[in-house]
Amino acid sequence: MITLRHDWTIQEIEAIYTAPLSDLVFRAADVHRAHHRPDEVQGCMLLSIKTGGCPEDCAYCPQSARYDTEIDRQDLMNVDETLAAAGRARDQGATRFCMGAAWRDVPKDGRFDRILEMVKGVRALGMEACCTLGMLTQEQADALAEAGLSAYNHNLDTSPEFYGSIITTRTYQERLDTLARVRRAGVTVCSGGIIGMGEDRTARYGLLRQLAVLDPHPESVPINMLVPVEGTPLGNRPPEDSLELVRMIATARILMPKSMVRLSAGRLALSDEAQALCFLAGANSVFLGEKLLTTPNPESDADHRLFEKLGVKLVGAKPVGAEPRATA
Ligand code: SAM
Ligand code: DTB
Ligand code: SF4
Repeated sequence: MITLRHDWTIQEIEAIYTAPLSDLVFRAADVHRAHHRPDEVQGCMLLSIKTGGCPEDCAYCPQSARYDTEIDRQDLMNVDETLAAAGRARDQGATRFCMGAAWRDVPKDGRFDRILEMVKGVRALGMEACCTLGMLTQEQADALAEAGLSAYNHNLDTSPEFYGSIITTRTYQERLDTLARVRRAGVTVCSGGIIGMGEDRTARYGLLRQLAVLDPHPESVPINMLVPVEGTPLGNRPPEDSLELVRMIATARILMPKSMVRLSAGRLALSDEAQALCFLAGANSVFLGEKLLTTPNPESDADHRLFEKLGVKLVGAKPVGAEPRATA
């Protein structure tokens, strides 16, 4: 049995990340099989419930009001429309519905009550409900927990050292504080980051260390590959090497054995073979559906063909605290 560690050093992480690829993937697959079924992948679906016009300056983000991007701004959706979309997501095999809002932090007005209704409605449909709404106060985190929220997504994005070159309008510590409030409220934590923003490997080790020293580890760790969007400061970034994504996923799997590791944004830029390597390296969750928040994602037919070819089943999330199921 592998014991969970929360004291990984940068040197240890570097040694894991830079091992020969076959050794790294073999080790990650071994850890993966000890804690999860290797033939199962969780499907999550995203909906942007409030789009664009965000005051933050995250250099990757098409929803920042500071950049000239082709985004149709949209105020907070109503509860009925949102729940209709959640029902369609369920019909397409999603077991987790994640609602995203382009906010710096959650407004303290009737819009928050609307969010609480959405969370209750998604749970009533029998799905896990996840939100990503920006920074939260403790009172808001507690109210979301009370409404039945399953998970809260708030990414650290990169290392503390590289963070300042990507975002200047809020601090790394503010992000950590929101994660701590979510944890205190009893909601599971979804936190990860992005590769391909011009960071070096050291920044990736730094991000992985920040996530892995959290105790408990985030239950879910989304690894995004930058989707360059025209008009954003990172709109002209060259595509990241997909094998770096494989290394990132494998290292996350080894450091955080029990967490769901989500192959998130960037799948459209990957071949079937690259995605297969990501699953072999321990990714066990993806976003389904033809759109992420504002950018495209693989078509459902293509995804179903891929899962069929790989012999992977789309399944529900593991109940929190569940014991790993033994593999044959
Ligand atoms: N405003 C909230 C926040 O920042 O926490 C929630 C929505 S925000 C769009 C959620 C996450 O999406 C970001 O933390 C970032 O990791 C990811 N993201 C945004 N734009 C992206 C892009 N162009 N490529 C890859 N990931 C992106
Ligand atoms: C996460 O880590 N990735 C998702 C989800 N959490 C909210 C968002 C990806 C967004 C990609 C850019 C877009 O579609 O706007
Ligand atoms: Fe706003 Fe979130 Fe985009 Fe940053 S990532 S600009 S906080 S919507």
